[in-house]
Formats: sequence, C-alpha cells, structure tokens
Amino acid sequence: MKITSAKVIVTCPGRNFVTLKVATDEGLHGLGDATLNGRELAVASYLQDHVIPCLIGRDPCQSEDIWQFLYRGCYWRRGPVTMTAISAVDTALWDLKAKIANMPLYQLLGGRSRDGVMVYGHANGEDIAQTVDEVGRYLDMGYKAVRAQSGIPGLASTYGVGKDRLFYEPADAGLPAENVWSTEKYLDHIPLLFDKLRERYGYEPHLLHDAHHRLTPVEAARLGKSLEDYRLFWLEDPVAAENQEGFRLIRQHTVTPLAVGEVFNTIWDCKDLIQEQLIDYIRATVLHAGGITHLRRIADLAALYHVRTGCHGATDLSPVCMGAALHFDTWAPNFGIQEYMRHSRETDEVFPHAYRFRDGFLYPGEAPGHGVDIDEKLAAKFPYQRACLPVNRLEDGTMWNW
Ligand code: EZ4
Ligand code: CO
Repeated sequence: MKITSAKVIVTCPGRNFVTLKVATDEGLHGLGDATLNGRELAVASYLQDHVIPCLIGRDPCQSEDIWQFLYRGCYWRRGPVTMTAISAVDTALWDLKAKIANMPLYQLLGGRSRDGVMVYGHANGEDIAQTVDEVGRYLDMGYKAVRAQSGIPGLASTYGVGKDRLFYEPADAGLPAENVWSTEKYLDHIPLLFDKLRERYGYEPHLLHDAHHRLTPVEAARLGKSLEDYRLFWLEDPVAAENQEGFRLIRQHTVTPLAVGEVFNTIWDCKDLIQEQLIDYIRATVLHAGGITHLRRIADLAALYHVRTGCHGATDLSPVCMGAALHFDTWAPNFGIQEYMRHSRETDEVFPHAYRFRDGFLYPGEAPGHGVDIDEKLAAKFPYQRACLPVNRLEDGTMWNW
C-alpha cells in the first residue's frame, strides 16, 4: 500500500481547526488533527510545504519510520509547530492502520484496559455562587469530575470564565485581547470557592482547578497548601513549566496532586518531572506531543513513576484529536482522566464521530480506526477566521503569562 496524496483542510465551524487527510492507492484514508490554537496557518504551511511532499509514495503502515524521519530528519527538531505537524501525520497513519486491520484503534494498542474513559467538564461562573451552581449542572449531567474556575473580585476577566457558560472560547479576537491579572487577588479567592463547593456537594465528586501557568513556585506552594482540605483531584499548571526546578519547591510544601503538560511537545519536556516524581498527572496530548507513537512512550515512562495520564481536551483540540485520545485512554494502563470540553453543534456536524458521552464517561466506539471523519463539503462552508488567544498584564502594566 502507498500514500498517494495528503491534504490540509482548514475550517472554522465556530473556531479554527486544521485537519490532515492522508489517502492511499487502496482507497482508504486516515485523519489527523493539526490544530495549534492561534497559530493554525503556521502548521498548515509546515505540512503543505515541508511534510506532505515527503509522504507521497511511502508505505503508510511504517508509521514508526515515518515518525523518526519527520522528527530526526528536520534538524530543527521539536517545537509546537513541528510536533503538531508530526502528530497529525502519526494520528492519520494509526487511523489508516486500524482501518486496514478493520479494528478500532485501541485494539492495535493492546486492547481495552477499562470500560469507559472518565472525563471532566469545565464549570465556570462570574462569582463563587454562579460557579457552584454550574458545577451542580455538570453533576446533574452525570459527570464524576468537574473543573471549577471562577471570576475574581477586582479583576474584569480571568482565564476559564467565558461569556457563554457551556461553550467558552478564549481565542476570540483578530489581535490578542489584553487582560489584567493579579496573583494576590486570585490566591485569596480560590480557597473560598472550593470551601463552598465541598460544603454544597460533599467529597464524592472529583474537583479540579487550572492555575494556567500564572504563579511563582512559592505562590503555587501556598495555593496547594490552602486547598489541601478540599482534596482536589489535581491542581493544573501551577507555574510556567519551562522552569522545571520550580516543581521541587512546590512538592516540598503540599500534597495537592499536580498536573502539567498541555503545552509540552515531547518526552524531553516532561522526563525530569516524571522521573523525580514531581507531578502526578501528565497532560501531553496526541495532538501536540507527537501523536499516538510518541504519547505512548510518554505514558510508558510515566507508568514507571506512578504518574498517570490526563490528556488535554479543550475545544481547540478537534474531534479528530478527541477520537484518537479516547482510543489511547481506553488502552493506557496508567490512564487517569480525560479533559472534555464539549464542541459546538457546528463542529460536531463537520466532524461526524463514533464517540459518545454517557454518565460521566466517554466511549470511543467500535468503528474501524479512531472513528472520526470530516464532512469536507460542510467544512468548506466555514472559511478560516483569524483568532488569537489573549495576553495578560499585571495591574502595573507588566507583561505576564496568560
Ligand atoms: O487554555 O486549550 O486545560 N485547559 C486549558 C485550555 C487552554 C487552551 C489554549 O489553547 O488550559 O483551555
Ligand atoms: Co489547562
């Protein structure tokens, strides 16, 4: 079997998605997600101009060799644009391979390790009372795990709190919107939120929180410590993770479990955090960390150190990524949880998929491959629209992490 063509499909059914479609001489095709939020066209160009020409004529079943060719062969290796492109190729090839085998993808990885994939939803509100109600809405929908983010008194906006409660979308401006941030105001407020949540819902539901890279290590240590009584499932991205030593300091002060890695691209970004047991959950994804081939390597390393997976699954990761992630999650012996932000109806129509939500769990379905397709005619009706993620400034104007 040979790869005869590959194309990049850019569509914007409410938000931008980039999809790679690889076709073969035997009429089968495979799909990979190539969406890098706010930098979509950079990946589209990388695929079109540099990767696709190298794929034509190759045997699609040699996904390992193609991965190594694209990783080692680019010289300027790693980085989000390159790794997202590699991920898209790898996901499309695993999709194809499973279609050739006429099996759902999880079977090729080693079969089922569990019946369903526990997911967490995103509850948010402008203040504590609203966030507490929103968490209740997710629990009513059957969720066993909910991430809670709340507006902060004195700040006009903050990460994770949108205009629309169920479908918030942070990339909403042609140029980056400028938000104002205060760590002091945030640190005082968040423990009050979790106090109210446990008072209302008890200790059975899993509760999560995302600090979105905004704290220094000692601030993160203080937050983790002040949340200990509320027994979070995890505290996510407490600090910007390029300073990995920071996690040693956080760990010395708190037993609140830590999750990190949605912006990581390779095993090299998380190797020390895993080996030193500085984190509890690794959030690298199929989409940004080298596809199934590489994420499997990360999960296997993590398993040696009691670190479980918690794949990123915000709305900027397309249903193609979600489908592949659910097969991965169904297999991974050290699976922890999967993030699940629901896509809009338009997005679900552009990407018909086999996965289904039931009672707090997602199920990948039994369709051959990863079970997600693209309706190209419908996709063409939603042309690309430039959209950027916001940036943050401190109250005195200093640039900060968003
Ligand atoms: O801000 O995916 O845990 N989820 C997140 C996401 C990220 C977006 C960035 O594109 O942190 O909401
Ligand atoms: Co996050």
